[in-house]
Amino acid sequence: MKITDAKVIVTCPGRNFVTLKIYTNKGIYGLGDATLNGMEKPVVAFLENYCIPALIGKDPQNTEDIWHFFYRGIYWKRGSVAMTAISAIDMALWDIKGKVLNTPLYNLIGGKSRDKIMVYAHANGVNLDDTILKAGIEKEKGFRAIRIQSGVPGIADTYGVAKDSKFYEPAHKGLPHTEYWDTAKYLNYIPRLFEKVRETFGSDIHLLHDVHHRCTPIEAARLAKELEPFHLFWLEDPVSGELQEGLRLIRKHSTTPIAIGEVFNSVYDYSTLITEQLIDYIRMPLSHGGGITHLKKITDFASVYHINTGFHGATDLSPVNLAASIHFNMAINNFGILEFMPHQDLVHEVFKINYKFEEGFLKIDDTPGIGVDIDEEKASKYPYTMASLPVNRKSDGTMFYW
Ligand code: KDG
Ligand code: MG
Repeated sequence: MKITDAKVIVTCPGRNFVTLKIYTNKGIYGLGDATLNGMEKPVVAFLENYCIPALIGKDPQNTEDIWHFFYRGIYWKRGSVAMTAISAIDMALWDIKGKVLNTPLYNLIGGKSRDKIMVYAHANGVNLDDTILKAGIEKEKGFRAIRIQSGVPGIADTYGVAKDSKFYEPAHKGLPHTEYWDTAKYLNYIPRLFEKVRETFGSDIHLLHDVHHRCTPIEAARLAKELEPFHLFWLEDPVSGELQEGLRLIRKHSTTPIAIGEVFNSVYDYSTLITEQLIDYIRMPLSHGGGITHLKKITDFASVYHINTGFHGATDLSPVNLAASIHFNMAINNFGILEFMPHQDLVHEVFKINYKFEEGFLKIDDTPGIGVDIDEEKASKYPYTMASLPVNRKSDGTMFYW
């Protein structure tokens, strides 16, 4: 079997998505998600100028060798752009593998360990009362786990919280805009918020919170410690994970579970965190972390240390990635939870999906491969629109971490 061609489809049904489509001489094609929010075009350029020409003629069934060709074989390793491209290639090849063998992806990576995937919703409120209201709405929809984010008193823009209270979309049209941040105000407010949320909804619902890397290690340790009475499912990205050792400080002070890694792209971003058991959940998604081939190795490695998955699943990852993530998490033993923010209806005009939400869980059908298809005619109706994630400054103007 041979790869005969591949192309990159860029579409913007409400937001940008990049999809890699790989063709074979057997008339079978595979799809991979190559979307990197705000950096779509560099991934497209790498795929078109380097990866696709190198793929032509290769046997698509050799997923392991092709993965190493693009990872080990390339002198300039890693980085989000290259790893997103590699992820899309790997995902498309596993899609082809499933179609060739006429079986859903989960059967190729261990079969079913469960029938449905617990997912968490987002409740993003402009203030405390609005956040309680939003959490109530998600609970009514049947979610068993809810991520709680709120505008912070005294901070003009809180990342991920839309001022008009519409759907979540952190990327804004054009170049990056600036948001301003005040950690002291944030740290004073968040424990009060969770106290109120627990008081309102009781202990029978999983609560999560995303710090978006905005604390130093000692600030994060304080937050994790003060949130302990509210028994979070996890505290996400409490610090910038570049300094893996920073997570030691949090562990020393608190039993609040920690999730990290939606911006990671290699096992080497995780090695200290896993072997020293400094975290509890792997956030790195299939579409940025090297695809199924790499994540299977990382999650098996994490499993030895009793660390579970909690893959990134925001709406800037496409339905192809979401379906692949459901298959993947159906199969592995150490599944924890999956993030689920439903895409807008327009997205489902372009992508034909094979999963559905039911009472707090996602279920997927038995279509061979990943099971999602793209309607290219519809995709062509929505051209790429430049949009960027914001940058973050402290209130005195100092550039700050994400
Ligand atoms: O593109 C960036 C978003 O995907 C990210 O900000 C979402 O932090 C996020 C999350 O946990 O879903
Ligand atoms: Mg996050």
